Amino acid sequence: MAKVKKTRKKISSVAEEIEKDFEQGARNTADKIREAKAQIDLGERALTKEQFEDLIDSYLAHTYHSSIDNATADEVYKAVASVVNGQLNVRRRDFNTYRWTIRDIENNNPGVYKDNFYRKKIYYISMEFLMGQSLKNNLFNLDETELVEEILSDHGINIEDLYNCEPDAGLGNGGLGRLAACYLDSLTSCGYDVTGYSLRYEYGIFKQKLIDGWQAEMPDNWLPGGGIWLNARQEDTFKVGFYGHYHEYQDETGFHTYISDQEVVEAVPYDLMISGYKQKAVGKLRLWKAKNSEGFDMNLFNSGDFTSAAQKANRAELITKVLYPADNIQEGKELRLKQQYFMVSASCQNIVRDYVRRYGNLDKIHEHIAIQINDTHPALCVPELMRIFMDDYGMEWDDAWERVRGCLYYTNHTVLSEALERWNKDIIRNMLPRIYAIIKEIDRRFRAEMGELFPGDFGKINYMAPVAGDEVRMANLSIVGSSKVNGVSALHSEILKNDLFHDFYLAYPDHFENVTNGITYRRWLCQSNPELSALIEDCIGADFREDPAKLADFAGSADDPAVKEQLAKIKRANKVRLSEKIAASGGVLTPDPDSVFIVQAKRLHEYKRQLLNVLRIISRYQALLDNPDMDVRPETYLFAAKAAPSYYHAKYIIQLIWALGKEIEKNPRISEKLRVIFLEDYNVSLAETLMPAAEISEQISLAGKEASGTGNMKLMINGALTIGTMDGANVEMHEAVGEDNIFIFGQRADEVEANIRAGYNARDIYNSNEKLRRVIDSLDHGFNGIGFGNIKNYLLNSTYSIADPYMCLYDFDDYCRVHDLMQAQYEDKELWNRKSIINIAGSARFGADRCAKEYADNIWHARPVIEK
Ligand code: 26Q
Repeated sequence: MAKVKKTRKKISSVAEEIEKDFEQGARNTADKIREAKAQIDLGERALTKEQFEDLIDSYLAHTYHSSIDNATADEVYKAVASVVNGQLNVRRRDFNTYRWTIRDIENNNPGVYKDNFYRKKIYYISMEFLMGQSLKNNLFNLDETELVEEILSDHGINIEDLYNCEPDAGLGNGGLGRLAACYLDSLTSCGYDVTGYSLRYEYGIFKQKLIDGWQAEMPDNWLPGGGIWLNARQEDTFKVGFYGHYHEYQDETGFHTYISDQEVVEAVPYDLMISGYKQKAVGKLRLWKAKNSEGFDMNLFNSGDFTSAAQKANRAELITKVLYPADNIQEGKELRLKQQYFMVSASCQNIVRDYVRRYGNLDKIHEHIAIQINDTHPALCVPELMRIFMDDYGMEWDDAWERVRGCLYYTNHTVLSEALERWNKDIIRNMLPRIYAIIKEIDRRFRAEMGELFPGDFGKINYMAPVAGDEVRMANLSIVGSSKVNGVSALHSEILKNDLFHDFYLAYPDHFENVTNGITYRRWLCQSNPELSALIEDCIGADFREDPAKLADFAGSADDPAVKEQLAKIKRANKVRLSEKIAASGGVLTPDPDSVFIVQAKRLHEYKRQLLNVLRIISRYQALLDNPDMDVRPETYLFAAKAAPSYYHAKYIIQLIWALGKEIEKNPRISEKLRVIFLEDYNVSLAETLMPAAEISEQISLAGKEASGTGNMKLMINGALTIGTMDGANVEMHEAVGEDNIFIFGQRADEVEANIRAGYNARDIYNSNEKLRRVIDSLDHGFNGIGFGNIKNYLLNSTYSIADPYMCLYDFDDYCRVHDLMQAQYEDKELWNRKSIINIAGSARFGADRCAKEYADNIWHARPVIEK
């Protein structure tokens, strides 16, 4: 009952606010709000235990002719998931009524908010949403975990066994995709009206298997178990056109275009409901599936050409077959561009159609909606919205352009030049002729505008232009076609302004923002580490679950010996839990929970410098070989990383880690002091067990290269101490906890630049550093029977660019120095646990709820639909 009242209060506060803000017609407004309140049955939706159990039973009976006592765990998982999904759909309906009413009030009463902060509809468009599992998260958010636990335990079922039946929805590669998932959760939890758009990939990120240490990729067939959360909405299908012959002509009514012989593909939506934490707002992730628009070609079939008939259907459906597994590298394949346009076109058509349905025209669309594009992958939103506004709704160029720029916002996630998207213009012209014509016109007008600002400076203008040489540059197109561009950490945003996009910064200084990334700590702390959250709750109360800023109060317990002791116990239990999971998955080497757990878990990339970590471990190994009796704290190095399938160098590094681990395993005198474990198939679920068990977090990218990092935050919030460079969000972590509570080493970003300019020579370091030379020389002979001369060559000879391009050798000594310092401090348990508490408290600023508010306040100028 208390809950119902609280929610009612939320709604009344919205009504009161509108009444306060709005000077004329306030009565009318308040009446409408009351009407909305009457229609939305907030708080009355909670199911009783009996009702919930009946629904499970009915699903099992209808779907499997079974009952909870006879069904398999997988069947019960599907039954529970389907009941939860049903509840979310009902709540979505209620929320729809509410949000529409609120929005209608605004539309009919222009100026209702004096600051023009509307209750905007937020769209988040991303080629990736790395959602992981949903059941646990949804039960947690709906506050139904205990209820379901009780029902299941009445039938002798452990809820964890059900959770394990759910495959991860791995519709993303890494940081960028997981960030999108965290933002849907936080935006909904903060009461914003948010819809995500992406693709319903039949196969998500590949499953990784190591065969003799070499990465093999297996298909991730997630739909049989994960599809239970997808609600098909065939009736909302859109058509997307490709290829064809483009024609332009002029008549007495004006300029016209049309395309003949287009290949048309249908986009069928599948909706996944997003629950907010203890919220009545329900968000939505809409995933498009590609379908052949003409159905099955009976003519071809009847004429005996069955294969061609099937091929035609397959060609369309190939678009959403599989996620591209490359991360932080541009893959210029035609199918990838097709995927991007398919997602963009279906989503933009859907957004505009919905807007016009409710508002009748497009006059104020840019005041009422905000579309965030997650990196440049959806950059075709710029020309596609222009196309829709002009070709489908008859708008003039200038009116359309004002609206397109007003709706769009772009987040940049990388400064690596190999990751910046550029497409050959012939590919675009051939596949998307009308879109290409619009891009060319955007380019022409942009060049003219810049010509006024930077007269005669053709070099600069050419550098900034969306089209140059043979290429369309998606970052330039995104900046030109949007209202704001933001970086994802303070350092990264500065680099965008001062370096990568400096000329744009000169042209549009107000365009640039920073929103430092965050994580949904409800998943990464409350759900993954319930014991630690209980301890925090004992110390500071439960408010932190809804307001991450409150976590900062936990610092007040840093000197409480009982809390520190409890913290250490929890860490140990989590280490045991991880060890058991590794053992259960058939891992030969299982970590010893009394050793220190040192974790580097992230995509495998040269700039992230897993190799630096390995070089140092080899030096530890050599020291132990020299003196096996050395008195050291046992160390366990845990690596987890997927490499892009065609990224050979990355695959060799994985093999090196694996081989080193194997060789050490064969030597029991060493392996009781040093273990190297490569955890296969890193994914969201594995991260949920790994993060709480980590004690040392390796965040050692070459300064200036990691845009932000988010794994660093997940490890920090679970009490690990960071060894890291001044890169990405590490800089802000350092600021949050202070010098003494983080272990920083290596060159700073500006030093990197200067050292490269001065002509970095890795071989000089090799020649002058005996310890390092021995490590590098050992690569020739290698480990476990595998030689790694190729990696030695990469470090010393400039085969491709320069030797050791990410400067592992340069930072090696400082890295070793700080590691030694850190590990000495590990021995002082009081000190270590104090630092751990300060880190947990310091992670308060990395909650994604903070990011949701910053995007809303500083970028979209939007208010939540339901305010707390
Ligand atoms: C592009 C074109 C063709 C095929 C693939 C791609 C592609 C796919 C994924 C390019 C880049 C990505 C992923 C980038 C990524 O994950 N970046 C990370 O984003 C995080 C969230 O902001 C940051 O924390 C990381 O620092 C950044 O590396």
